[in-house]
Amino acid sequence: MNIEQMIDMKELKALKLELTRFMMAYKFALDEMNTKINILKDEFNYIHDYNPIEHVKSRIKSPESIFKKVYRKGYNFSLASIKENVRDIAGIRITCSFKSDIYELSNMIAGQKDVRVVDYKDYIKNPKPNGYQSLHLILEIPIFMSDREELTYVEVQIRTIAMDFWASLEHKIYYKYNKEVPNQMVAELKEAAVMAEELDSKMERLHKEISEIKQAEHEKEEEMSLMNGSFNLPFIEYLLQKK
Ligand code: 0O2
Repeated sequence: MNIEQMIDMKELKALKLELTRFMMAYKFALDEMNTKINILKDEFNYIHDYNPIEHVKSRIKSPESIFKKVYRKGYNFSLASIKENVRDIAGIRITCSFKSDIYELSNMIAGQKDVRVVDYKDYIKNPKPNGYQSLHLILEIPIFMSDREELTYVEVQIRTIAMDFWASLEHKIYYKYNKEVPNQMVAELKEAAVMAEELDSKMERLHKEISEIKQAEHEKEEEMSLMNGSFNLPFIEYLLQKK
C-alpha cells in the first residue's frame, strides 16, 4: 500500500485549506488593526502636535506556541476550541510616549463601532506582584472574507517605553533562570518597576507643562493670523508635508 492509499489525500488537502484560512483570518485582523492604529496616530499627531505612539509591533503566535498553550490550559484541540480559547493568536504591542496616551488610545480603539472589547486588564492601575505594568485588551473585530464574515480576537498590549523596557528585561531574566529567578533579583526587578513608574510620572508632568505653554502660544498665533485675514488649513499643510 503506498502512502497516497494510506492517507486520504482529499481529506488532507481540505485540512490544509482549513488551517490556512484559520491562520489567514488572524493576519487580516492584524492588518485591519494596524490600519486603525495608523489612522489614530495621524489624527492624534495633528490634534496634540506630538506623536503618542513610539512603536507598534505585531505578531502571529506560532502553531507550536498555540499547541503548547492549548496543552498547558487543557483546552480541546479542535479549531473551534482554539479560536474561542486562545485569544492572543493575533497580538499587537503598542509603545506610547506617556501613560495618559495609553488610556486615550485605548478609549479611541474601544470606541470604534466594529470593535468589541471582550476583556480589559489594567496592570498599570493594578501592577502584577512582580512589578509588571501594561494595559491589556482582548478585542473582537469582524474580518470580511470572500464568502463570510469572521469575528476574530486580537490581543492589544499598550505600555510606555519604560514599562516596555522593564518587561523585556524581566522576560529575558525569567527565561535565563528557567522561571526560577533568585529572590534578590526579584526584589531588584520590583524596585526597577517602581523607578520606571516614577520616571513615567515625572516625564508626563514635564510634558504637560510644555504642552500648556505651546497651546497658549498657538492660540495667540491663530488669533493673530485670523485678525490679519489669513485662513489656512493646517491639517492640509500637515498632510502635504508628510508626502
Ligand atoms: P507571549 O509570547 O508574549 O504571547 P494567558 O494569556 O491566558 O496565558 P493571562 O494571565 O490571562 O494568561 O494573560 P495576561 O495576564 O493578559 O498576560 C498575557 C501576556 O502578557 C503574556 O503573554 C506576556 O506577553 C505579557 N505578560 C503578562 N505578565 C507578564 C510578566 O509578568 N512579565 C512580562 N515580561 N510579560 C508579561 P505570554 O503568553 O506569556 O507570551
